[in-house]
Amino acid sequence: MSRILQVLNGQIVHPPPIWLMRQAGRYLPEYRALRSKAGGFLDLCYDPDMATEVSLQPIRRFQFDAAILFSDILVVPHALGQNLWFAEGEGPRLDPIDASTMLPDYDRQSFLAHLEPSFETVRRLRQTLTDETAVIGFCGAPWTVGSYMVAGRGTPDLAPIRHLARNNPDALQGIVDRLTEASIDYLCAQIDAGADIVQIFESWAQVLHGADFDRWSLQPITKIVEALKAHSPQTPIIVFPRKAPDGYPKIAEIPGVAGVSVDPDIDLAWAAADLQQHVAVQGNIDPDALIVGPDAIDSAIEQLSTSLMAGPWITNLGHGILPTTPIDHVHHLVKRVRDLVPVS
Ligand code: 1CP
Repeated sequence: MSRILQVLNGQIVHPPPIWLMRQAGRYLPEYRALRSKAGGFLDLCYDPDMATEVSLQPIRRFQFDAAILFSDILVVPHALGQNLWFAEGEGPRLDPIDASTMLPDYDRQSFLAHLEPSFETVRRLRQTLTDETAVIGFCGAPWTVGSYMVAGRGTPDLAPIRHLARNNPDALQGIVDRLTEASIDYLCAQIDAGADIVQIFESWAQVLHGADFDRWSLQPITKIVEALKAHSPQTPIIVFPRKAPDGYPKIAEIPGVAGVSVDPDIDLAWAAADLQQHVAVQGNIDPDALIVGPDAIDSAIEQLSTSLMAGPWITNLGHGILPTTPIDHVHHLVKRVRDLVPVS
């Protein structure tokens, strides 16, 4: 069994496994080369040859313990029929939907047919990699994906979806329910294609508190976890409720969640005491530390290992790797983690 799967099964593994969120991407010259050959970002995602190659690039360079499917959380609304494009250097764009826009009926067959290139990519990754390297499938959580569907783009203050939640909660519930159902189908198909682990990215729940967090984030994620556990009880699920401090303990207590990915703001002593007793903790190096260099990386690993090494811990960043990250710094991080000695 790969080391990351051991950790997600609650074991303490030395040295801890490591992979990085957004480990495939623009900081790698081989990615930039293939991206410009492909034409557009979505062309890369929907071509199994290229998506497999891009997923493997960081494994070849750094021998990470896991490869993540190369795709994006926004292929789900695309497969549901919403127009999606990636403007060069500007991030994702969609034709926004609002309370007056009727969602078409859910056509599971055409939804899954649209995403077939990703399932083929997962199949090829699982065939190509040895058992040492796990394959991670993923989706965005309904609130996070919905925030892009409603606004038509990334919105740091989440104003459009917050306003919809307040002015027309029934309309938003329709969108969230549809995304919950589609995400279950999407992740089950990734697992059937060979994904060993799945991660749910809830990147934009920091504006949700109390009952709002429960309704729009906790409940849909819980439904997805329950359905995945019924479908494939042995596949571990990691959830990343980025910057949702009230949310972390609730997410860690969902039965069936094996790992929680923590952002750089999370206090490590708290994570060790309150989260690690329920789940494996994944994280949480600040992506900026990886840009700053060896001293910043060493001190981040020192703090992390002191706090988390006595429990199940997967080394990762607290958010995605940044495009200006020097490759040497990633090598330094991997070496530093692999040289960690067990706590006595
Ligand atoms: O080539 C390019 O310039 C495109 C950049 C890029 C990449 C490499 C985007 C656009 N998406 C991705 C890949 C991606 N996105 C992966 C797979 C690769 C890997 O991890 O190695 C994954 C898991 C994601 C997940 C994703 N996309 C999230 C959740 C995680 C997070 O970063 O919070 C979110 C919010 C997105 C939306 C998105 N897609 C792309 C960008 C630039 C964004 C963020 C836009 C914004 O800030 O609102």
